Amino acid sequence: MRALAFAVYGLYSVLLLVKGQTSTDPITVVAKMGPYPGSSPGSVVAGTVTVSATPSSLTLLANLTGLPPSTTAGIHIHSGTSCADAANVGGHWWNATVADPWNNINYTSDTAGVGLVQVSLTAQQLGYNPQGCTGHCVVVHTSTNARIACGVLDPQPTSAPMAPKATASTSDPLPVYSPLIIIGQVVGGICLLLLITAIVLVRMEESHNSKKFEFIKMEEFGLHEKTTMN
Ligand SMILES: [Cu+2]
Repeated sequence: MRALAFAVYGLYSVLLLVKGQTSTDPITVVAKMGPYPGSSPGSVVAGTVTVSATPSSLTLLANLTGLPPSTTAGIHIHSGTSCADAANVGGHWWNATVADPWNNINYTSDTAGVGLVQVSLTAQQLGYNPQGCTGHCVVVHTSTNARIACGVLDPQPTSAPMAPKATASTSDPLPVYSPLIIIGQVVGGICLLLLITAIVLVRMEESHNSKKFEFIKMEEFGLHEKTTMN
């Protein structure tokens, strides 16, 4: 009976491990880029920056227009969480215990000011869980390092204000359950029930055995009483 209990517990542990591994699914956050707060009205940078992140790495994909033509300059995630005020955008988003990974991250625009860039950074390079980038600002620079565009990495694209869908998804994103997670949870729940049943049965068996032992002892004692009376 004990062996069964341990087997069930072992199976349950394995399932929990499998469930844990599925939580490494990438998250996707999108920043709709606009003028940097307080920048000159000449800034016309537009487009989106999409970041896909797992606990081990992130990939940043920028699709921008209105950039300074034929330019190579910086594009980074910054520590701030709002583009409303230049004072709150902050510096690069990374853990200062490691070297700044953003210093060499650039876009290159064509003669029309269009730039496409895709870069990847690891958790080791950032010193953070890359999924923590959610809610932070993305900043686009000029070749002289001036800031010309800003956007916040939101869990939902802020573009396309399509009425019914947009209102239904303005709050936090709904949790996404993969079939594997659901199966894992159901099987895990059944295993937990089996485990509890096994423990209860073992306890009942033990208590039954001890009662049997007491009964035998009492019988012996009764016999002994009879013999001493005689
Ligand atoms: Cu920057």
